Amino acid sequence: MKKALATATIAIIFATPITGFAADSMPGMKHDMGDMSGMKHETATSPMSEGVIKKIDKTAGKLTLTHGPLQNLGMPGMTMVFKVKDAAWLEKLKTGDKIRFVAEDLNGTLTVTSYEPAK
Ligand SMILES: [Cu+2]
Repeated sequence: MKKALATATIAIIFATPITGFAADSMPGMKHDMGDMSGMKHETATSPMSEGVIKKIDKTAGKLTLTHGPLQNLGMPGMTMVFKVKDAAWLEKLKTGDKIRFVAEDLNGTLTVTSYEPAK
């Protein structure tokens, strides 16, 4: 996270003279960079949370994730099992992968309904 913050700061410093309206643009810049590097910024516009894959169960169509806070579910960060909406996703994922994902409560089953790779 420290590295990401430093990168964001450098980007802001770099961008300021170009844009020329520093006072207005700075919070926006910070926000965008925060979304890109994940986790730190919880915003209404970005419901995705960060997770690290701990275990994959292709047979059951489930994975174990250590995840950050899930705003839409009112859940703090923890390690837990999720079902995935599309079991084919599990073919592309592997233990140790970092993802950004959205989890929803589908009829009482916490399910990863979308994801993207995170760095
Ligand atoms: Cu959880």
